Amino acid sequence: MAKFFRAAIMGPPGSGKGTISKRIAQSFGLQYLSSGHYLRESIAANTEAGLLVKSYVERGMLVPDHVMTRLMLPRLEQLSGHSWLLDGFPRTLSQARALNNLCQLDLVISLNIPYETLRERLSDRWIHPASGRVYNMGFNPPRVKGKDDVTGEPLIQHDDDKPEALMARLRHYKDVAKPVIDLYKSQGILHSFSGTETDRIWPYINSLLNTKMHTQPSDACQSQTP
Ligand code: G5P
Ligand code: MG
Repeated sequence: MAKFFRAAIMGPPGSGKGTISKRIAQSFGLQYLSSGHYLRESIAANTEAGLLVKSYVERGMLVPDHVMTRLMLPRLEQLSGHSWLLDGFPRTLSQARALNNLCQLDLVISLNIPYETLRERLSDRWIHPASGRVYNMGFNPPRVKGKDDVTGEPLIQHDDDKPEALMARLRHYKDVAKPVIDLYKSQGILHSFSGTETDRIWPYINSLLNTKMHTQPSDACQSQTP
């Protein structure tokens, strides 16, 4: 049977999951699936699922597990013949168990970034509410200050990205992520990275993947029985 490599990246909001995932996808040719991207896509398309998830995403709250698994697992089933990397999924123990029923991960990367660093990154975050497009005034600012690049509509800053609310969200992330991290630790596939700069963390992740991808590929994912 063909062998494929399956990985996931976890970390609090603003920890660099997206930035690192893109580097991994580019360097190692993995298919990249971001839960946040699919959520924003369904919001922008005004689908039924989009309307349902919009209020959660806008408030920085977790979308219910059954909605997330319905969004993500069919996409993974379609990729049963590929190596892939998940960004932002699974986020809860229930999601991790649902994923486990579909296929066994080879590697989980967990990013530990200090609160102060996350606060600095996220307090500069502005959002286009209709589409969920995210800007950062320091690193990826909009072309016109305060306006969405695509529609020209005004950007807003969520109350959730203000310091007090951010602290609560990060605490919530820790609580929810802990059992997921423990699960992957017990399976011997968890690798944690700490630091304040993505560029300093990246060489370690790069080197880990170089080793793992050539030694521990898994069987193709099993199709779920309905
Ligand atoms: P997302 O889309 O998964 P978040 O909030 O978890 O969103 P986000 O904002 O996408 O996380 P990230 O991907 O961890 O952050 O980080 P990033 O985008 O790479 O970097 C953040 C910023 O820091 C960027 O501007 C980047 O340029 C900058 N940066 C990166 N590295 C450095 C560095 O070294 N130095 C500096 N100075 N800057 C750097 O999820 C969105 C929402 O969808 C729902 C939830 O509501 C969630 O809030 N959701 C789910 N709900 C339930 N279950 C799931 N599985 C869900 N998945 C998504
Ligand atoms: Mg992201």
